[in-house]
Order: sequence, then structure tokens, then C-alpha cells
Amino acid sequence: MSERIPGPKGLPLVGNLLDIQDEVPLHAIERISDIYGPLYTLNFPGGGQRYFCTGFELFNELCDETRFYKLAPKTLQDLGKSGSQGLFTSVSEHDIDWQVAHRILLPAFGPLAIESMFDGMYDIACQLTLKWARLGSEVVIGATSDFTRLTLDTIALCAMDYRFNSFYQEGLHPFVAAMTRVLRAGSEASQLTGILKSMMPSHAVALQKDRDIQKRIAMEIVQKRKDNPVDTKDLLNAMIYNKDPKTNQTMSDDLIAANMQTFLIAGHETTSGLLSFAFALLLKNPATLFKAQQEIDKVVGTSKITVKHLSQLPYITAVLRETLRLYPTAPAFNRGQRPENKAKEPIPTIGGGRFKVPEEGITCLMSKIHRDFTVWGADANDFNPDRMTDGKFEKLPRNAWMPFGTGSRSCIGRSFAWQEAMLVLIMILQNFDVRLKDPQYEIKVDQNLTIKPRDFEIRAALRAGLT
Ligand code: MNH
Repeated sequence: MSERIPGPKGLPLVGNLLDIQDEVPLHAIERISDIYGPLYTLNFPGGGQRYFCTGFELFNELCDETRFYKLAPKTLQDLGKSGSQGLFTSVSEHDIDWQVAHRILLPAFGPLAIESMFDGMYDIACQLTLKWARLGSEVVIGATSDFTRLTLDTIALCAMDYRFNSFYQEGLHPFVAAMTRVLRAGSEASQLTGILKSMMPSHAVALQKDRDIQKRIAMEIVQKRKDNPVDTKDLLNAMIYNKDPKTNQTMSDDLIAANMQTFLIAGHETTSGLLSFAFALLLKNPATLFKAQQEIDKVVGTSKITVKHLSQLPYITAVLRETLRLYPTAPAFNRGQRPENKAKEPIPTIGGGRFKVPEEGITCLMSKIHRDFTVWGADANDFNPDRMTDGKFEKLPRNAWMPFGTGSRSCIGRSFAWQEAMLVLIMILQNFDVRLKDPQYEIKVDQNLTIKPRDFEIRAALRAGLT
């Protein structure tokens, strides 16, 4: 017999709503795990019963793709409402939209394709470094906002040859403004303020209007490309012209638009968070900053960064890995039983029969799982890139480091993100001495769909001998 999954006792009607009131809902959910253990349940009014896994051992079992798979929670499904679903919000891999888009897009995200995007990434990285250089060493830089400008412009340029020109704009581009509002509504869905807001009819109208704006802009970009064909191998061309090898069909305009939105959202918030946390952690741990810069000086020196350099910097690589361990910027994902497994395993359990895996699936909280003492030792909460260097990294327990998700639904943009983050980290450390605006700064998390460090501000001084 399996045990009942524990959890804080809720109240009538509102369930556990009061237990998860926090400026950062993620923190509330993490705290509850310290009381109830590695698997527990919460009742969200409207959102139903949810289950959370926060320990490595159970997570490891849930990673078994023969038994489990990504089963998107209801809240996520709402994000992509209306018409076709993009890759990220598809409920399951059995969804035909997901299958067609996945088969067409996987090669477009392959190693050679990503390498060919290096020049586009370089273009935008220069816009950031040029801006910082011109600002001079004393002006305070909102590092996270600039990284968000950078990652958004990069994915738009590389994926569809579109320039948001965020570095040359005061306000947000209409697409970005609409996207930000929709994302915020999603992340507020578990909070009292958000729930109250969502009860106002005007809220739903505004939200739909924002979805329409995004869709319209996405459609315009597709149409423009169809009217002015260009011979490049970017994602937009792949989506318009490539045929699914299995069904021989191309993607419908609606499906293309849904996936463009997916790339713009999934492709920029997470990488911007990664860059922000990486700098915050380096600056909070000066010895690591010193080591990182020393490696760059040795390997790259003052020469122009090329794609070849990226594989020659083991410490920088380790810095990014360790950053995503402590701050997985997509902090949670869902796993549930594969329907095709139901016959064989009518009551799926984990933990040696201890817990039944519920119908709704389980949300795996990577921010907790990545700090499991049994895997990482007593200093699990410390930033120590040395534990992630080549050689050691490969010897980690299977599934111990999973910031990009797992299985067939894992991150399709992983190499894109990695190349971009490496390039930008290197270019900044090669050209600037960065310091915290406030030497006492403590990393605090800001949560939306993804996480970023809150109020992270720096100053950047051009290094001697560089212009
Ligand atoms: Mn990304 C899926 C993390 C960068 C596009 N991404 C996922 C998942 C995680 C993730 C975790 C799996 C979620 C789940 O199981 O529910 N992604 C990241 C992180 C970074 C990142 C930590 C950067 C750092 N992702 C990117 C970039 C792009 C992208 C860049 C696009 C250019 N990610 C996706 C898409 C999916 C995804 C698309 C959905 C894949 C699928 O379901 O087939």
C-alpha cells in the first residue's frame, strides 16, 4: 500500500492559497518542502490539486522516459490558448502539432545551424558592449534589463532576421509589452492579487487583446518573409518551407506563429536570467571572477572571439553549469505517467512503492532538487564552479543536473542558449572590469514564468588597453 502524500492542511474554499502567499511564490513552495519532505501536495483554488517533488531520488525515478513523460499542468496550457500550440505549451508529445513542429525544427536547432547563428549573436553582443563602453565606468547599469534586451534581440535576429532594436528604444516594443503582460498574468495566477484581478471581466478582455497583438505581429513577420523570400537557413525559413519527413506536410501559418511566439518567450527570459545570475554569482564570489577572467585572458586574449574559442574555456563552461544548478532559470517542470503505460502499470508508484504518482502528474522543483545534499554534499548551496569542470561533470549521478528538462520534451534551444551565454560572458569579461553597484548586494529572486535576480545593478569599466 502506498502512503498518503503529505501537505499543509488547507482551508475550505481557498485550499492552500494562504500557504503560498509570498512575493516569490517559488520561495513559499520551497519552504513547504522543508516541512513536508520531498513529495507533497497543495490545493490551489481553481487550479486543483498539485503535487511537488523536491528531492533527487524521487526526481530520478520520474525522469524514466519509459514510464513517465512531460504532462503540462493546466496553468501552462492556458498560456498558449487559442489555435495551434507551440512546442513548449503542447500538452504532450502525442499532440500532432508538437510532433510536426518537433520533426521540422529539431534539425534547425542542430549544431551546424547554431554555429551559423554566431554572427547574429555577435552583432547583438556588440550592441551591449558598445553601450556599456559609452556609458563609462561610473554609470549604474541595470544588468538584467540589458541582458533581456540582448537575449530578445538575439533570438529574433537569429530565428527570423527581425530586429527589435531594444538597445535603441526607451519603451518596450509592442510585442514585448504584450508578451510581458501575458506572462505576468500567468505568474500571478496563484497569488491573491492575481486571482482577484482575473475575476474582473475586463482582465480577460485585456489578456485576449494582448494575445491578439502577439499573434498579429508574428503573422506579419511570416507574411513579410513569404513576400520577400531570402536564402538563409534560419528557423523561420525552416518553418515555412521544410516538410515533415513523416507526414510530408509543412507547418500551417497558425502553427508557425505559435512557435515563433514560443521561441521569443522561451528563448529570451531563460537565457537573460542565466547571464544575470552568472554575473551576480561571479561578483559575489570574487575568486571565481578572477579565475574566469584569467582563463579568458589566457585563451582569447585581446583577439576577436570566434566560435572555436567557446569549446576551449572549461572554467567558463563550469561557471554557467554551476549557475544553472543554483538558479535553474526555468525552475520547474511537470512529469506524469505515459498513457500507453497504464495497462502495464495501473497504479504507478515511486520511492519503492511508497507514493502513488497522481493522475495530474508531479511538478519537479529544480531549484530544490539541484541543491539536494545527498548529491552535492554539505556545500550544496555554495557557488563552486570547480565541481562542474570537465571530467567531474560527466561523473555526476545521472539526472543530477537537469536545468534543460529531460526526455523528448527537453529544451530544443539548449545549444542556442549555451552559445549565446558563453559568447556574452566572454565578451564582457574580456572587455570590462565589472563591479557591483552595491557591494552589500544579496541575490534575491524575482519570479515570473522564469527567475531572475532582483535589482541587480553593476558598473562596468573598460579594461586598460582595450577600446
Ligand atoms: Mn528552453 C523547453 C530550459 C533556452 C526553447 N527549456 C525547455 C525546458 C526547460 C528549458 C527546463 C523543458 C520544460 C518542461 O519540461 O516543461 N531553456 C531552458 C533554459 C534555457 C533555455 C534554462 C536557457 C538558459 N529554450 C531556450 C532557448 C530556446 C528555448 C534559447 C529557443 C531558442 N525550450 C524551448 C522550447 C522548449 C523548451 C521550444 C519546448 C520543447 C518541447 O517541448 O519540445
